[in-house]
Amino acid sequence: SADPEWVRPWSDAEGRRAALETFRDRYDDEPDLVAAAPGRVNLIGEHTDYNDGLCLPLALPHSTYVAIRRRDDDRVVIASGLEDGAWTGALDDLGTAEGWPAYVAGVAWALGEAGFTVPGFEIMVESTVPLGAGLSSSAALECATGTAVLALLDVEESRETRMGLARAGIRAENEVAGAATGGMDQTVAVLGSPAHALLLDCRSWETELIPFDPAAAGLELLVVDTRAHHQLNDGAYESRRRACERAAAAIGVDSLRNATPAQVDALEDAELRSRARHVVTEIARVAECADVLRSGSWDRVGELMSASHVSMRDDFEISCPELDLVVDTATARGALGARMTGGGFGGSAIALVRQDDVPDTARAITEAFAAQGYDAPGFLPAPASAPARVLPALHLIR
Ligand code: GAF
Repeated sequence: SADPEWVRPWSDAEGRRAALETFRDRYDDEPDLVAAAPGRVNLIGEHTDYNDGLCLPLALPHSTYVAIRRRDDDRVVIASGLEDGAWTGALDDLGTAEGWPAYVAGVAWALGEAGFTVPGFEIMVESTVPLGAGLSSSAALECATGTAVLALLDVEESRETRMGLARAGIRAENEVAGAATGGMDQTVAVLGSPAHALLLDCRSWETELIPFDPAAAGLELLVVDTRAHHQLNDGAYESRRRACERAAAAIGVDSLRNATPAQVDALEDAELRSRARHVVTEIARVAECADVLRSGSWDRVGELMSASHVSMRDDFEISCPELDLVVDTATARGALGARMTGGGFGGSAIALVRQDDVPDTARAITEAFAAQGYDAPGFLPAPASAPARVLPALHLIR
C-alpha cells in the first residue's frame, strides 16, 4: 500500500530562494525584500473567536513567503508561483480584487485605511501552507503581505504594529475577500512563537503564550490534511456565525461568551441550543486546556481535544466523514486525543500521538482513506514555530 505523504515545510532560506527566483522570472528584476508568515493549526477553541471567546492556536513551520519591490507609480502587480490569476490594478482599485489576490490587495487596502501611505508595488507569492486545508493559508498570505508592505515603509516593529497588521488582515478577509471569519488566524500569524501556543481572549484581545512542546514529553501533534475541500466564503461558515448571534440574542447577551450553560439549556430552538452548547462548552475546554498545559498533563489535553471533536461533530455539525475517519483511526491507534481543526466542512484534523506511534498512525490513516476511495491525505509535522517576519537583507545571502 502507498506510503504516507508528508508535507514538509521550507526553511526560511529555502522559502526566500523560492520567492526570489519566481520574482526574478516574473518581473525580470530584484525585489527589495522577502517577508514570511506562518499557517496555523488550532489546538482547541473552534468557532469561539467571533463569539468573543477563547482559542489556543499555534504557528505552523509551514509559511507563505512574499518577495516585494516598491514601484514609483500607483500600480500594484500581484502574482504567485502557485496559482494562476495574477492581478494588476491601481492603488485606488485594491478593494475590488477577487479570488486569491483579494487577500494580498485587501491587506494593502486595509493598511491604507489605517493611515499608512502604501506605495505601488510588485509582489510574488510562494508557500508551503496547503491551500484550502483549514490551516489558514489566507491569513498567512495576508500577514506576509502586510509585513512586507510595512517593511517597505520602515514601520517600527512592536506588539502594537503586529496587532494593527492582524486587524488589517481581518478587514481584508471580511471586507474584500468576503469571508465572515473571526480574528484567530491573523492574530496567531503575527504573535505565535516557537514552542508555545497562543491563548487568545477574543473579548479583550489579550494574549498569553502557553508553553507547548509535546516533543519534550515524547509526543507529537500530527496534522492531517484530509484534502477534502474546505472554503470559508461559501455560506456554511457564515450560517454558523449567524446562528450563534441568534442564540445570543435569544438569551439576551451580547455574545455567547457571556451565556451560562443553564441559559443555553433553556433555549427553545433545538438547533440554536446545540450550536450555542458547542460554543459555551468549547470556551470552557480552552480555559482548562491552557491550565493543564501549564502543568504538563498531556493525557487531559488529549481528552479535551477528543471532547472538542464530538462537540463539533454532533452539536456544531461542521465535521465530515474524512475528518471523522482521521479522528477515529488515530484514536483506535492509541492517540491521546484527536479532533478536526479550523473552520470545518473538510480541511484538517489533528492528533496527539506518541512519537514512536507516528509512522504507524500515519500509515493506518493512509490505508483507511484508500479503503474508502478518498484522495490520499497529507501529513504535516507541526512543532509550534515563528510568527510573521522580515527575512534578513538579501545582499547578505546572495
Ligand atoms: C476559520 C476562521 F477564519 C477563524 O476566524 C475561526 O473562526 C475558525 O475558522 C474556527 O475556529 O479559521
